[in-house]
Amino acid sequence: MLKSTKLIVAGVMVCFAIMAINSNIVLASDLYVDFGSSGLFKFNGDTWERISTGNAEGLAASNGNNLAADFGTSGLYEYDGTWSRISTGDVDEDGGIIGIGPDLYVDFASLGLWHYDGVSFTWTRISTGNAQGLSSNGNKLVADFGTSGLYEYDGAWTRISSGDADDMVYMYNSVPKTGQTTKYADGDDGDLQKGVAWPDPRFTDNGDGTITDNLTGLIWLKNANCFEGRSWANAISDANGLADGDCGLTDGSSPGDWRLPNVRELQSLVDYGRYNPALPSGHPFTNVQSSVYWSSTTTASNTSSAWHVYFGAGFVLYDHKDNFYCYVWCVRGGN
Ligand SMILES: [Ca+2]
Ligand SMILES: [Ca+2]
Ligand SMILES: [Ca+2]
Ligand SMILES: [Ca+2]
Repeated sequence: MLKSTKLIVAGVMVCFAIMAINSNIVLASDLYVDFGSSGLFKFNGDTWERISTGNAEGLAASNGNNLAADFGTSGLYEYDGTWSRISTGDVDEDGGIIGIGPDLYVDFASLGLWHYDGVSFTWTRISTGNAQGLSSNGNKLVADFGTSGLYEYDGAWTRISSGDADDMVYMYNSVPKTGQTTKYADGDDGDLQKGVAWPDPRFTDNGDGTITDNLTGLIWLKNANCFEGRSWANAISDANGLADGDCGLTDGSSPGDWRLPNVRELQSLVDYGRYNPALPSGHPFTNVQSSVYWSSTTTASNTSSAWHVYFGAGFVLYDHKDNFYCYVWCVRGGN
């Protein structure tokens, strides 16, 4: 084990120095870091644990929350608290390993590109080609086959570009924790507290009438009651018309920059450990109503209605777009 902060700092510096051949990745809420000859470490945000003395040649997230590690001629291993060797092959770092759902896709250079089924634990060669890079696109594999082009694989191959990629990255979001920390039964949410941890601080007050949610990256209007109760159509038009100079805004925004949040965006603010309002402790918003707020999402089963979030308790319901009035909480940004 590393015994002092100094050594850990030295380890980090070593890691950066040889970043080209080492990798560090986030999976679940843990960080796994290859510190070269110092070994492979797991960091849970608080403490470091050395899980191998080996010097990995590549790492990937496997099976959602397992680690896959290329230990060169020693083989390919999975770690879920204990190590198991899943192949004697040496992964080609020019391509590497990627985990998609329960499965792994592994570049074994001239031996081809292989699929490891994380449910049946079986290997299948899916291409004789030697990939230059692997990524995912949702639950599809993406492989860079150099001048042959860029291909997607979901059981069959599709060329999605004739270009030769230098690099690629897939952006994704994971499900966050609910905020509930009190346990009411074994195996309940407060007991397990599953999900991605919230950043600390959760919110940043930008000092211009806007608040950034550091969990989602969304920018919210600090004033959570700028328009009073509105019909759904008015809520949308009010949000779209919002601009610098309104509602305490000095953010330089123009009409069209702001919008009504969709139901998932709106619900992402809820802290299910709290009520009246069901918002994270210490939130910086003003004029929050422990009442209903419109989302921009229409109710598919009843399209004269739209979904709203009740911030007294956190639940989501729907009501008629014209005959029901809700508060308006504007958002900007988002993917
Ligand atoms: Ca290494
Ligand atoms: Ca290797
Ligand atoms: Ca390769
Ligand atoms: Ca390439």
